[in-house]
Amino acid sequence: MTQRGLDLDDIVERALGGQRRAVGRLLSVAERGGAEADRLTAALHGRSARAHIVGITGPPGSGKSTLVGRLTAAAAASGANPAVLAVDPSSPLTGGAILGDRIRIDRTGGDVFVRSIATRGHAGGLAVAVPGAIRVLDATGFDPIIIETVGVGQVEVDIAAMADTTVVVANPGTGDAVQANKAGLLEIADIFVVNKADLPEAEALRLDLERMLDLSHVTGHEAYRGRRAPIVLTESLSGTGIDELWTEIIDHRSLLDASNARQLRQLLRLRAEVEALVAGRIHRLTRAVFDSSAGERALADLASGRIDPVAAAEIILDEGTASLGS
Ligand SMILES: Nc1nc2c(ncn2[C@@H]2O[C@H](COP(=O)(O)OP(=O)(O)OP(=O)(O)O)[C@@H](O)[C@H]2O)c(=O)[nH]1
Ligand SMILES: [Mg+2]
Repeated sequence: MTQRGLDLDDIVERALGGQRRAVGRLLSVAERGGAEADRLTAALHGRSARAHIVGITGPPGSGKSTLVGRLTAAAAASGANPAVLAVDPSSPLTGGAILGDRIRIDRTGGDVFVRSIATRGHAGGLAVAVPGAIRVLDATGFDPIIIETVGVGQVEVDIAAMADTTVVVANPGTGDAVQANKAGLLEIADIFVVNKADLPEAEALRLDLERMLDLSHVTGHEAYRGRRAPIVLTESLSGTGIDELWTEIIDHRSLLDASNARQLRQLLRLRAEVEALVAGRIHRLTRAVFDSSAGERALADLASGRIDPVAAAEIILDEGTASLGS
């Protein structure tokens, strides 16, 4: 049973019936992870509507949230039912605690489902929490699902890689093109956005990005092979360029659908999720062995110098494997 006496099946039922509060509660379950999240995964199995997953990443303050607000408005205006998942892997301050209950956040005057996802306290971390949240939004009728991540680190690259279409945001006059290159974002970007194009040097940044893409021999996504990722100039404050970006996103989706690329990406997502689930289980098993008498013995032997860490690891592994079979 979850809070307020409703069981998971009831909440799933309500969420599938379109109740946004229920969707929010399912997202909390996915976010927390553990046994209830596992049950949720089972309950939603076979319910995927194959929503288009759009990843938006870029440095702090580059205008991602403003851009996403505009994009969701454009998507809604074209009849789509977008949802936004905001993921900040580095900050303990963001996440469910602050934004989690604010299911409808009015960022642009629209009525779009926006939810930020907490990264702390989930057994499998983002690698499990994000696919879980995507599964909830996909099953409950949101499309596209926009994942906004802050920063240009490895985690952001990993999250962006979960998307069908990855949009990398850069700003003029900041050295963002070089940064993006270093962070490996050129390889994962399906579309580049030069945001704050109202600032000077926007054109210079576009040329920099073009040059880097030409030089790096990036083949890009399979659907783009032989074609350079488009670069769109936007001004998120005024909305200039947003329609063009939305069109590029739709075009990319069509490209993926024309081949089996979107299915391939979905399979890669599932594989990464399963990998993280397995790793989480092994982690829990390891800790359980440490807490057992065999684990305590191994630790004592390690402390006294009777065995080395590798030997201790072998003992823990043997014990864990044995307990699986019992
Ligand atoms: N000049 C100009 N400023 C912009 C534009 N888009 C966004 N901004 C401003 O840039 C600042 C950051 O915008 P956000 O949308 O919060 O950027 P963000 O990338 O989501 O920021 P973090 O979530 O903190 O990483 C705000 O002050 C925006 O008003 C633009 O096109 N031109
Ligand atoms: Mg933001």
